[in-house]
Amino acid sequence: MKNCIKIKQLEVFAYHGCEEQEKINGQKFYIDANLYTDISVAGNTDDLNETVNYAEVCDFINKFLTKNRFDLIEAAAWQCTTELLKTFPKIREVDFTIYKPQAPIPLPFGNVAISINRKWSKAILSIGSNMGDKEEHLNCAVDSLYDDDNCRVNVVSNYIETEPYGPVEQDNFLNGCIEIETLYSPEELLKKVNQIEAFEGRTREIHWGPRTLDIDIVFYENQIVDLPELKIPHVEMHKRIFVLEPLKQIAPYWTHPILNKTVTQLLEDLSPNSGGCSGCGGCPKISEETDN
Ligand code: PH2
Ligand code: MG
Ligand code: MG
Repeated sequence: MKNCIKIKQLEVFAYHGCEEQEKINGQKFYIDANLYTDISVAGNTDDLNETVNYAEVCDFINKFLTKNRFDLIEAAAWQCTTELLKTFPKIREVDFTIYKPQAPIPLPFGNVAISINRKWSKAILSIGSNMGDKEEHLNCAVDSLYDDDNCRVNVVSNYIETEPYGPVEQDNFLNGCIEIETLYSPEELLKKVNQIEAFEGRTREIHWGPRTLDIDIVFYENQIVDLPELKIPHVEMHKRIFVLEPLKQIAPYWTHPILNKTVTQLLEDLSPNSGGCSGCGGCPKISEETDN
């Protein structure tokens, strides 16, 4: 079992519900929460500052659920955990259940509840620019993520100058990789990075053509996402030295969930004497698969 702090049956009197009477009279809600955090330091030092104070968490949940009024306990649970994860940085992940035993159900029932799990998910982004002030565009990508309270920037690689890969003749790129933690889902993260690209003046005239700023989601935890507009892992990442080289600096052991190889191994596979694609730009193995 993973180490966690457990809160059981915290009672909160609040006003959530779709019906008028529920908003007027209020009712009791009960909360169970598992707070995943590193217990070992506090375990060794016996120091409250090294852990999450459960009394503060209970107070936070009570205040959040009483000062806000939601129609749905889904929204109450979702938004309460979002704020909880932002407010208590030591909590990496939370299981949260909100019970509504006096819900207006005209039948005998024991209880009704919503249970959710939320966490800071690790993701890798690849950034690239080959127009204008390239370094400035990459820095803007990093800063925009810093400024978003649904994201935390863990590490940024060095930026490296790379020759254009692919069929279009164009200026050299500046490329880098970023490791973030985020409360966004993969689709929400895609929307966010598209907004940042648009803000930096990115247009999409030529497929694979010059760009002020390109931000691609390379990995999202070890998830595989196969949607028309979003493929994770990025379908081309294992063929691209300009992704793998900066990525090796910050996440050498991250393992590709389909190819089951680490970033270091994928980069080795691309070296000229391994027989793989060298990412030189003239390589016939380059496919024109989905690339956003
Ligand atoms: N991005 C592309 C196509 N080719 N080549 C380099 N060196 N760097 C890039 O970021 C890059 C590319 C499409 O996203
Ligand atoms: Mg790209
Ligand atoms: Mg892209």
